[in-house]
Amino acid sequence: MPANLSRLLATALLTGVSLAAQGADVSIGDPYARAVPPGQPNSAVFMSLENRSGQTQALVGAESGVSEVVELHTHVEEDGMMRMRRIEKIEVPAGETVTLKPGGLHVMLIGLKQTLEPGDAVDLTLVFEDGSRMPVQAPVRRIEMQPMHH
Ligand SMILES: [Cu+2]
Repeated sequence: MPANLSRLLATALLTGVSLAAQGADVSIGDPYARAVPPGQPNSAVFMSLENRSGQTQALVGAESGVSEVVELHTHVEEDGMMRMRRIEKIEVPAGETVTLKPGGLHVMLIGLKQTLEPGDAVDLTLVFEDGSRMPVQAPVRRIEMQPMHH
């Protein structure tokens, strides 16, 4: 390989590394997934997102092999009922922590391809607005929840 080409390649790799490092500006705390009984098609993943950078960061999506679809959701009250709504992104202001938790913001797993029981773990890749991606492993826990309405 010509020297200038390999230098170009090295630059590209380094750029990729610095992009990924930006994602490290957000640190993930206590990720966990909700255990669901067999036959239940959906579940959710929760965690805290701490923004250690000087600018707003935003989670814009997540990917996982455990379900057909992965979406970002929140809960809104509508006619006295809590309903889930899909949202485009979860913003985390500079220096602040946003917590995804039951009854609030969550990463929704729709169309589970497997059962999720305590002792299992959900592998998830978080995608941020700046293009960075962060792998997260969320242990499955049993969580008492109110019935959800979409
Ligand atoms: Cu949801």
